[in-house]
Amino acid sequence: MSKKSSVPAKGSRQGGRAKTGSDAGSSQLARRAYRTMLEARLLEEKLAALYRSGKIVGGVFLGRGQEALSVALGVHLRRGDVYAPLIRDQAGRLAFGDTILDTLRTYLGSSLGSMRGRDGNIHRGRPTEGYHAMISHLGAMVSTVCGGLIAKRFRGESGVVGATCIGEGGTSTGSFHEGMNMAAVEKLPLVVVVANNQFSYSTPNDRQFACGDLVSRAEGYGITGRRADGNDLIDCLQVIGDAVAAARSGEGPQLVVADLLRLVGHGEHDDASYIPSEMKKSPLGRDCLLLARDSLIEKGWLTEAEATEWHAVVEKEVEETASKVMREPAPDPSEEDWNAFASLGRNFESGGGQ
Ligand SMILES: Cc1ncc(C[n+]2csc(CCOP(=O)(O)OP(=O)(O)O)c2C)c(N)n1
Ligand SMILES: [Mg+2]
Repeated sequence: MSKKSSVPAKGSRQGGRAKTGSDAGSSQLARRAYRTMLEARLLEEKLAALYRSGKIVGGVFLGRGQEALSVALGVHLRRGDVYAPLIRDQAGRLAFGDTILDTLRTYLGSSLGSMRGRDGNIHRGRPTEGYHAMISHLGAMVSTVCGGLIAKRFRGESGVVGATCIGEGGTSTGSFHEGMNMAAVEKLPLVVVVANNQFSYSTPNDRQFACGDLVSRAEGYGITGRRADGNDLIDCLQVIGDAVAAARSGEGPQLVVADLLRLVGHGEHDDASYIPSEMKKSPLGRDCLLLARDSLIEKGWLTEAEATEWHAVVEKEVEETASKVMREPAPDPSEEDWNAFASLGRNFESGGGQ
């Protein structure tokens, strides 16, 4: 858990509210965000089941417990923005325009997916649409987003934002610092969201960094730092909405740090037994999906009946899509052209495919 900050972060949540302020806007945005969190959760539960039954080759890394933070970034981005999600960002990916169909096609190695069955799990993207395929080396996505933003600047595009998520462990890498520093010097419209889930695989925070609070790093870079409650969807929407709006309007890079806990292992091969049970039982270990549901119902933005219906509808969609994808063809090595990028730049709405 973050220690108390000794250095006040530059900027604050008081500075510039996002367009989530009005009740109508907030309820619509929150409903969309909750629905997307639900899709991510049920899709990932299916991915875990497919992995356990040997249908998925390679690793499966899930974002259970981190969906509120992840989705809050995805819903604030627009077509034309740059987005580089990391391993726990299924919710953000779906909010940005990725689909359940393309996710399943990638994990199951269907040749009809955006990666044409040539890469598994989270390394999928559509570079021509600003959706960067993940590089495993932690911190590297900060630089690729900076590159995308510099390219847009050269082309004279304005009003765009580039965003990425990273774990707190990834902030200890050289790439992270290089990317953040470059963004700060160039005053790029970059939003970096740090999901502080207290562990980098099994390494706890006190073996990762010695600073009191990761938000204080913003001061060192000369950029704005903000804090969000990673288990509270409404707070995540507000804080990240503010950060995206500030970056979009020319206020330079924004760092958002949120505390939370992943409610699964590092990957499905890991039982997370190194996470102390007191931490799991603490407020950090609460389930953001259930909290979001209760909070929306309490505000009158969602009814219990709707929540139950959405669950059934999404569960059916995931099941039917998985069955369909499992009947699709795998890539044929003799017909591959071996281009570096698998994306053919097709629209998300087309549902992927060739
Ligand atoms: C530079 C680098 N070092 C090590 C790894 C292997 N690795 C992948 S994920 C991970 C843990 C990352 O922890 P954190 O950044 O806190 O994200 P979390 O998994 O907790 O979401 C490690 C060590 C890597 N991908 N890149
Ligand atoms: Mg971590």
